[in-house]
Amino acid sequence: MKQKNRTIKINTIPTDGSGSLSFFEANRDIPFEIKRIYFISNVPEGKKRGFHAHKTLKQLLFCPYGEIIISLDNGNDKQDILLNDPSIGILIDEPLWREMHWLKESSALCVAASDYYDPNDYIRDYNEYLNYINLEGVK
Ligand code: T46
Repeated sequence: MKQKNRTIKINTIPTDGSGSLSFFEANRDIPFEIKRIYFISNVPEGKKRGFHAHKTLKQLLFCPYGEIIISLDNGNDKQDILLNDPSIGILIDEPLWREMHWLKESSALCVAASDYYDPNDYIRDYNEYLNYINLEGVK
C-alpha cells in the first residue's frame, strides 16, 4: 500500500530580519503528548543511521539546520523525504522501518517522541520487522 503524506508544516514566523522562530505544541499541532526530546548531531557526511522501526512510539522528526534524507519503508512501499527546512516535520505514528542519510555533517535531526526511551520498543532486524507488521496487521 502506498504511503500517505507524512510531512506536516511546523509553525514558523519570520522575526523582523533576525531569522525565524518555529514552534509546535503537543496535542494541538501534533497528535500526542511529548515525553522525550532528543537530537542527533556531528554525523559525518554520507553516513546513514537508523535501520530500525518502533513498535508503538510516535514521533515528529525535524531538521532545524542542514540536510538529511529520511527513508520510510512500510514493508511495501519506500518513501524518501528530504528534510532541509525548519518549517517541515515528519510525523511517524505507525511502525515504519527508517533510515536517515546525512547529506551535510552540520545537520541536526531533532525528534519529539511520545514516550520515554525503551529498548524493547525497537525492532532492529528487517525480517523481524516484516513479520511484526504482518502479524499485527499494521500494513
Ligand atoms: C529514531 C531515530 C530517528 C538512549 O539511551 N536514549 C534515547 O532516548 C535514544 C533515542 C537513544 N539512546 C541510545 C540507544 C543507543 O545506544 O543511544 C544510542 C544510539 O541510538 P540509535 O542507534 O537508536 O540511534 P539512531 O540515530 O539510529 O536512531 C535514533 C533513535 O534511537 C530512534 O528512536 O527513531 O533516531
